[in-house]
Amino acid sequence: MSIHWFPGHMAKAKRLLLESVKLVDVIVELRDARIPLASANPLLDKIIGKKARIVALAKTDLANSEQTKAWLAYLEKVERVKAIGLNLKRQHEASRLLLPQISALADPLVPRSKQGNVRLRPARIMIVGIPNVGKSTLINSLAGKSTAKTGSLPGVTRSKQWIKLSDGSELLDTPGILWPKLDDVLVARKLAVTGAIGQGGFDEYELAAWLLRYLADHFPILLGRYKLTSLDLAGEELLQAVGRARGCLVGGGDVDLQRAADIVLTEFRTGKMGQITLESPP
Ligand SMILES: Nc1nc2c(ncn2[C@@H]2O[C@H](COP(=O)(O)OP(=O)(O)OP(=O)(O)O)[C@@H](O)[C@H]2O)c(=O)[nH]1
Ligand SMILES: [Mg+2]
Repeated sequence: MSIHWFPGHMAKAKRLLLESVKLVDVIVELRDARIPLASANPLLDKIIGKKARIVALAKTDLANSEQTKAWLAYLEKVERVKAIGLNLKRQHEASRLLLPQISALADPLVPRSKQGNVRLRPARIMIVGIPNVGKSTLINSLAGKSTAKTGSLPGVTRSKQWIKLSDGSELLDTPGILWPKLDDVLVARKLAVTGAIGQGGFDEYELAAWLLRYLADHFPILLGRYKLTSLDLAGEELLQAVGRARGCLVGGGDVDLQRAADIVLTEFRTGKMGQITLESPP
C-alpha cells in the first residue's frame, strides 16, 4: 500500500532506533488514540527489550473518549505499561500530564553516587512512533520555550542532540521513527485514513469508498451530514452520493469522485464527522 517503506528503509530505521534506545532510560511510545493497535509497531517489543516504556495515545481530541478510557485501562492491565491519553493541540497538556509520569519512571533508573543521594547524570528519554502520530509536536510541547539544546555529550555520541526539560531530564531531539504495519490491508487502510501514510501511498478514491462503507457499517449516524437517502450501497456508490450531495460535479453532470474523496477524507481526519475510534480493545 505504501511506497515509502522499502525493506532498506526499515532496516535503517531499526538500526537508528537501536542506537538511540541504548542511550535512554525511558521510551515514550506515541500511538494514535483512534487506532491504538494499528499505530503500534509489532517489532518494538523486540527492539527495546525490557527498557522502561510509557505508551501515550495522541490525538485524543479526535477519538471517542469512552474508547480512549477503555484503551488506557487495557494497556495498563494487559500490556502492563503505563498509559496516558494526550491532546497535543492543548499547549501544556504534555508537560502537565506526561512529564511527571516520565520522571516517576526514570528516576529510579538513573545511576547514583555510592551513598545514593546524588544522581550521576540526568534522566534521558526519547520519543518513538509511526509517521505523523505527533512526535515533533510532543517534543516541541515538552521543550516549551526554553529549548536549550545541551549539545553533544562527550563519551556518549557526537551526533545526538539533547533538549533540557523543565524537570532537569534530557530529551533526545530526534524521535525514533517506527515503520507501520502494512502487510495487513485493514491495518494499512486505518493508517491511511488517519494520515499515517503520505499521499501517493494509496488510492484516495478507493480509500474514501472503503471509509464510507466502514462508517456505514459501524457508525451510520456520522454519515447523516451527507444527507444520503440510503446507506445500503457499495462504497463507490456511497462516494458518488456524497459527491452529488456536495455538488462535486464535472461537465455532463458526472460526479467528480476525486473531489468527493478529498472531502470525505479531510472531514474524517479533521474530526468534522465527530470523534471516532476505529478499534476497540480486544
Ligand atoms: N488534532 C490533533 N492533531 C495533532 C495532535 N498531535 C499532533 N497533531 C497534528 O498531527 C500532525 C502531525 O504531527 P507531527 O508532530 O508533525 O507528527 P510526527 O510524528 O512528528 O510526524 P513525522 O515527522 O512525519 O513522522 C500535525 O498536523 C499536528 O498538528 C493531537 O493531539 N490532536
Ligand atoms: Mg516529525
